[in-house]
Amino acid sequence: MLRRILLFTGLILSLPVFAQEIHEITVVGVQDSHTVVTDDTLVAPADTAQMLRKMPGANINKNGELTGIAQYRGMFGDRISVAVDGAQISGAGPNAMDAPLSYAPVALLESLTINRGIAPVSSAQETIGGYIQAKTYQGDFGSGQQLELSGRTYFGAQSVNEGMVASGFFSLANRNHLIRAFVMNESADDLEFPGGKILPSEYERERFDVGYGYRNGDHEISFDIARNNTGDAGTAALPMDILSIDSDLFRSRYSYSANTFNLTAELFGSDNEHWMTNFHLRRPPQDNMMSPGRMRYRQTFAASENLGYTIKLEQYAGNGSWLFGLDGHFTEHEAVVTNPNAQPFFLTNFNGAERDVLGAFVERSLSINDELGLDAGLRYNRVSMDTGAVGANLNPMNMAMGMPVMMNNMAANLANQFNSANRAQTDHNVDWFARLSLETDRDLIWYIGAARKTRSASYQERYLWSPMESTGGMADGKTYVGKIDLDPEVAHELELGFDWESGNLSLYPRLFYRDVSDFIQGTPSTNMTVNQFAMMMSNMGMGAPNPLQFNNTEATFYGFDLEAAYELTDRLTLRAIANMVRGERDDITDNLYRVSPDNLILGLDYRRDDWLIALESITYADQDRIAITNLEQTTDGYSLVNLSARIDFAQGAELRLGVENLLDEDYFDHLAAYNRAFNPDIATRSRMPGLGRNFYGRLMWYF
Ligand SMILES: [Cu+2]
Repeated sequence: MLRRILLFTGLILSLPVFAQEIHEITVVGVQDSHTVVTDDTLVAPADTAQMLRKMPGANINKNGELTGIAQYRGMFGDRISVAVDGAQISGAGPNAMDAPLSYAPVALLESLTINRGIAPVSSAQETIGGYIQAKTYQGDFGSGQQLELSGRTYFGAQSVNEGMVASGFFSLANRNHLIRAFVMNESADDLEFPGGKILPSEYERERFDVGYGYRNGDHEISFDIARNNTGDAGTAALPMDILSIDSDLFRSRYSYSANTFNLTAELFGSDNEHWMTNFHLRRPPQDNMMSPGRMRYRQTFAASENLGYTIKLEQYAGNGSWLFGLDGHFTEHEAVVTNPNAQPFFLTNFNGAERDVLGAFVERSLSINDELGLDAGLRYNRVSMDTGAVGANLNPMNMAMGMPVMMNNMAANLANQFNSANRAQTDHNVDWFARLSLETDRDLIWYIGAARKTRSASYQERYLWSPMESTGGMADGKTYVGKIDLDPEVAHELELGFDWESGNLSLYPRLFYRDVSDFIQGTPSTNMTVNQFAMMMSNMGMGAPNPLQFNNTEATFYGFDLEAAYELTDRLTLRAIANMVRGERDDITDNLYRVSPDNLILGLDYRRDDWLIALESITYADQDRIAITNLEQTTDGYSLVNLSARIDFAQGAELRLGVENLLDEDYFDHLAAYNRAFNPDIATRSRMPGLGRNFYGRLMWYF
């Protein structure tokens, strides 16, 4: 028995502990991705997006505990392509309350990978800002005829919000069949920070997955369905909180690996329904001079549908490979705002907003000689969009005169402008990339990459017709209107770096420069009706005056990121991640909104046979480079200390314990936006506080 335990422990330890890299070497390749394997990395939060904070170049725009929007090298939201098990998910929430990574809860996540720098055009359709891949637990086929049960249970708890998670993954498999199932339940109370509580920030979520895989020879096929139910979840940085997000997800994958080629086909879809309100979790609107509070109760029903496919054929050539592919992603969004206290009140936020992307690409991976490798590719995307007519009734009591009548007339005026416009739009977008890697000696590989990447406007950027905050989670407190005929953004990008692995040291620095023409950004609205409407709403206690309109502008992003590790001894490793990014407008003198401050993570890991301890410092610089256009506020720098430990105490069982913000530092996360709910401890529209000291634990049992 003891021998078996020792053998097992040995096996565990031979895996890269806190492994952060998977080398994806094709030809003479450089490390072009960074992977965090959940099993090897201690994570406290429920939201997978929070793991991005520890990945080079990446960060998170956090609008709630389950509402994390991915940021990479200064770009975020729809500019970052996120795949969950190969599926693209455009969430139901027009403010990205269900951002794509919320569909891969941490308890189900096997790994999270970011592409460092320029993403190949094959990775996804629109990759202007980067590409992130979440993989959930799938289980493995067995080796024999006999069906065998295996799996993992996972329990977690944390002190900062009394959060709890319980989950189980089960698989029944032999060499041909694999049946898998997952169940999870998690919930938390409101968060604590050194000066009080963040109201509301509680959450509850359930998840159920069932899947089947069949493998025979070189063929493999799988089908998976999942249900993701989020219940009450506070998003104090947004105008409303989550009442429900009920999603049904589907995915299927077929692959055939032959001697000379590899064929994969994927089909995915999702159906997402979402309710949010401004009264059920936060303090509801109060009576004021201009209007009774009950007339400002708002609830929104929003829904999205996704359908997509990818077909890839990889053909091996003597000195590399060719890759040919076709893909499609079709989405449709609805959103209607109502008031439970005034039935006739409604406002169509989005009505059947469609966005269909059809793509085709070719890629070449080539060894030019023993030292020189080339990856290059070309993609074409056809993006076609359209939407239905909109309307509103802002005078539910049928008053004969006064504010509601004026507001209702203005809304009708805006709706007419929108409904009489030609709303169907089609863009033809061409992307390409080329990356060269040169091995100058055994320890050093130089890397240079260039790309052109495009992104067409989102449905919000085109079709938001009345000034509102439905902006994909900008959370800048500004109201926006869209512009139907926005041109696609075009980024030209250069990247330079090297991989140096010598003795105990590994070093992966990258420099990047990205010029974006027609960058889509809110600029002050010049539409008089829009401006008057926003002013009136603001006077009544809703939204803010001086709305922005999405427009084509010019922007530049540049910076530097670094990943490094140094093995001090067999047992002691020092690791570092450093990030620097600048985002600037070129058409006017301004910075871009919500760009991560410079930051540095230093970690020290000490390993023993059956335990491991890690000490980490996270330092953020001041952020003074703020977007005046978005009324952004500066933040001061800060330093946090985290401590964590892992103990393998029995066969297949692991306990992880940790504390985040050990010194209970008082700080503000620049990317966490502003308070929009009534909070006794936080002024309205002031920065959301960073979280206080958090003790957490995680118990996993593999069987
Ligand atoms: Cu929402």
